[in-house]
Amino acid sequence: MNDPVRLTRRDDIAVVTIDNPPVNALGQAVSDGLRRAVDEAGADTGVRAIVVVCAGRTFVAGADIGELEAVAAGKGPAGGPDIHDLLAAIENCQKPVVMAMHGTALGGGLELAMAGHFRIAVSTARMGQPEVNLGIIPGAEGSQRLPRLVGVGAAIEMLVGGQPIDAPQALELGLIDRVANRDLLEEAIGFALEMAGKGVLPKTSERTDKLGTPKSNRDAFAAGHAMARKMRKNQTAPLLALAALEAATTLPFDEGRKREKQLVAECFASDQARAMIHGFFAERAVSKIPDLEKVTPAIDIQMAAVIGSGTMGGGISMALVNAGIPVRLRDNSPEALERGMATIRKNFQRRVDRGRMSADAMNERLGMIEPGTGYGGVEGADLIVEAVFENMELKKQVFAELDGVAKPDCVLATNTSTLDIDEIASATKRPASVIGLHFFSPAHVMRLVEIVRGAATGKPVVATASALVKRLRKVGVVVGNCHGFVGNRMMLPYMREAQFLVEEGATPLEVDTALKDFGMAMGIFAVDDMGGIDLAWRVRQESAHRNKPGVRMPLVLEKLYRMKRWGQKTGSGWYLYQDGDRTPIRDPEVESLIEATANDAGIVRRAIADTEIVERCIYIMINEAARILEEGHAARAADIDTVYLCGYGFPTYRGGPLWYADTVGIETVAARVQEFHAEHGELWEPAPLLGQLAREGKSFADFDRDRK
Ligand code: 3H9
Repeated sequence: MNDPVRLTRRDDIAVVTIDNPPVNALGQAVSDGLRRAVDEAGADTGVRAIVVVCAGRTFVAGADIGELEAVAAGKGPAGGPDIHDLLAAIENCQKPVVMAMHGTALGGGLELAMAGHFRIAVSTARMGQPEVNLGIIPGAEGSQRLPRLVGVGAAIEMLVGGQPIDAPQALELGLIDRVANRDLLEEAIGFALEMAGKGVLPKTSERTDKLGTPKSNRDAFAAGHAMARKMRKNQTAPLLALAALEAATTLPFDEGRKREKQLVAECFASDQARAMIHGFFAERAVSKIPDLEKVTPAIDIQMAAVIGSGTMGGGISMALVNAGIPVRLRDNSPEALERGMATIRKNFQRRVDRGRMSADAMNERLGMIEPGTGYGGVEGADLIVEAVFENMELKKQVFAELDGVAKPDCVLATNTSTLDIDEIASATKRPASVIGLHFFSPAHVMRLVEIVRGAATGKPVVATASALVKRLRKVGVVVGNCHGFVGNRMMLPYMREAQFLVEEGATPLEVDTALKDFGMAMGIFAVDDMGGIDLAWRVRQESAHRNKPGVRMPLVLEKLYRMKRWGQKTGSGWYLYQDGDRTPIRDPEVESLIEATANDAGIVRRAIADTEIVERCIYIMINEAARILEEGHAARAADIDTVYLCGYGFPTYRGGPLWYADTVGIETVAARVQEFHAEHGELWEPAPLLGQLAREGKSFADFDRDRK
């Protein structure tokens, strides 16, 4: 194996290069190599200063998360890898150490950089302490060094928010000393030469000028706690990060760093860190599609067409041009097209108004969308995404027409959320080119895309779709062609169970509150109101033929539909809404309607505990997910977790529904499913895989490992 750290000389400057693809993670081998290089350069009388730089696409993007995963699983030192000696050796080096950054200096990477005496970065570099996204806090003195460099308020934002900042911002805050405008290495060497022999070297650990006092920091910490409550509800890491920062402001550096270690150990001992690290790797595993050899060629998408300029078509067009892909947007109604373009303009303008995009960038992107009626111009597209109304006959007609105009190797994608891809593909003479790309609304914002593989979909088409979704900076999960695919297939029983719960005695608000306390981003009834009761009702009508006679059906949805209580859009649904406000308000009228409906149907009403609400809503999804897995409509349990983490607001700190099932224990979940089956009948029929795993004492994680 190549040494991941190289020591070379440029005259009297030592250049230490970290070369550990793909992201120069700071694993054991890198920290050992760095220590050797720094010691050697420090002892070399011919060396006047040291530059630390990285090969490849980025500066150190953090500790090796694979190593952290082992620690979280109890296999490693409780406080995680300890690089204190390395950082102390760098800081105590008698020669200036200049850290030269490009790409992303994150977590342990930024902690390494802060131990250097000086920092220079290219203008596009980004720096941050994103550890909270993994359920942990900085473990290599970041909580102690960062506030010393940028001040307490900025450090709180970076540690609790977990978002990186860019180089100009870092310069302004004092995190870096210079921005490199031409050549990073050359400028870093120049900087090192300038600083060599200049006397006392600045040590971050010795600074106290930005630490403030408990009194002056009071508001900043209060804001930090408010931020943690709002952005990271129920998560422990942000609170522990605040405690570590507080230690930085009240304890000497050495004691502060020891306190940080204790707090990191607390994080690693929690289920949250394991769940969030699982989420990190699960999200990256989805592009490794089991039967797709690495060599499967993907088509380079240079131009796309989108058919249908409604909400989905518009959002998909925005996502495509955001990734630099020109779009021909087509709609057969000139009025709809005009409305669609106006919405796209409005959405881009909102980003400009919020300072997230320049007016020039907006104009450039708008210029990349060529609206039109008819299919003229579509023949040049490498990809066509159909986003017309959710109706099989209409979709088949569109695909038959596209078959006549699209070029031979064009990928024909449908944005259907439930319809059968094979039936849509049957309208063409090239079913191998047809695939589902199920975007979520708003498509230019939501990260999840279900890549739906039909029976005939060709491997290069799957590879192309997967590469495209990555290019859109979204997460593409390959799923099978079953009703509702993965996400909505699990959502349907979830919604149904929630409706049974209100018929049996809970209120919509009680159900939603229990689910939100569990960590769901939104309550299920609020979701239903947002999506539209009319839509939910239509989906139910379309799948009515799947319902077995005699099996219990929820009773209230249809009544709301007939009362035109269609959710947010009509100002009332399961809840009431005030003009221009999306906050759900409890509605006694709906509660009476539910009660009367239940009484008429002879349903015995009772008080229902939050535990039962959560178990019934979440376990019914887990049971359905087990069925999806055993049918092969998802390749891995982790893929299903990714769908729910990226597209359905499942709490990241629970790792997704199946990781959560593992945390609870499959035996416990399976036993509850059995009980609910006995109590509520057929809809709770246990998935065979769930029973099998429980009998074998295995978890969903074991299932994934066995399949590898
Ligand atoms: C930390 O530092 C704790 C310290 O305080 C404690 C110190 C003691 N380790 O995302 P991509 C892999 S916590 C191991 O597709 P991009 C990733 O799995 C860490 N592997 O690329 C993938 O592998 P594969 C704080 C890592 O260009 C490949 O690299 N740092 C790590 O879209 C490409 O990843 C973070 O949380 C890692 N640290 O985005 C940063 N990072 O190809 C986490 C990536 O086999 N990383 N990999 O699937 C990121 O945010 C993004 O990867 C990054 C690049 C922005 C760097």
